[in-house]
Amino acid sequence: MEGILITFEGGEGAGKTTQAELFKNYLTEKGLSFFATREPGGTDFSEAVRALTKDIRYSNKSVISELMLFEAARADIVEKCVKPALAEGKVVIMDRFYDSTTVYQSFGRGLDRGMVEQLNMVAAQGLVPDLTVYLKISREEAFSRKGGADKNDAIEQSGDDFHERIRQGFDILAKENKDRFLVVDSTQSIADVFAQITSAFEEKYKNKQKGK
Ligand code: Z5A
Repeated sequence: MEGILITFEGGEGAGKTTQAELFKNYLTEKGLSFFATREPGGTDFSEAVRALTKDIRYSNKSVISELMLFEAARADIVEKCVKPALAEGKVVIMDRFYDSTTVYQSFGRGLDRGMVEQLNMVAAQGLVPDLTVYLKISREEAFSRKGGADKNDAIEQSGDDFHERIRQGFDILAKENKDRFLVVDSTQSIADVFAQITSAFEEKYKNKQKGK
């Protein structure tokens, strides 16, 4: 069986990393082999690009440059790790994927959506997630968890209007892609959020085994 791709999406502090970590433990307990990564990141090159995207010294870089950085990081991890892991039948867990690019660089920064989505497909080599977990939370609530925006992070410092467009952008993508999006109210307890994720995964996994 071809592997299964599950992505975690949402604004900052929504709980993506927390849930992705729990999900890894769950897969280990179930005896399913997996590959997990974050985006941008996961290879030496993509981690170096990640540092560039966050570096406050370059916060005035052009928006197209920012887009290209995310796509460059993606192209590397997809080619070297994600595609091979899926071909080996593994579960692939991604803490952010191209829905973040559509939302942050198009809805957030204002780049043409068609152009962004075309580049997403090039960098992702046409992959489409089987399941996208969208952890939904207000910016205020997320910041109260995290203790505010990181002063040294170029994207976190992009302002309230930008982050409101991010929230709206994820809502729009969720409505447009109901077949793969699971929207979870991330103000619930960590355990309650996790239970909804594993239930959706088990359903997807069963269908994949049946070849659906
Ligand atoms: N970006 C982009 O612009 N374009 C792209 O194409 C891609 C990314 C791929 C990556 O940042 C940045 O790059 C991101 C988008 C942009 N920028 N922003 N802004 P990142 O990966 O460093 O940061 P993040 O994705 O925003 O993640 P985060 O801040 O690490 O948040 P998180 O992973 O969603 O949350 P967490 O670390 O799991 O949880 C935050 C805290 O809340 C922590 O203390 C938890 O213990 C707590 N928590 C989690 N869940 C709960 C619940 N349910 N209840 C109570 N407390 C909880």
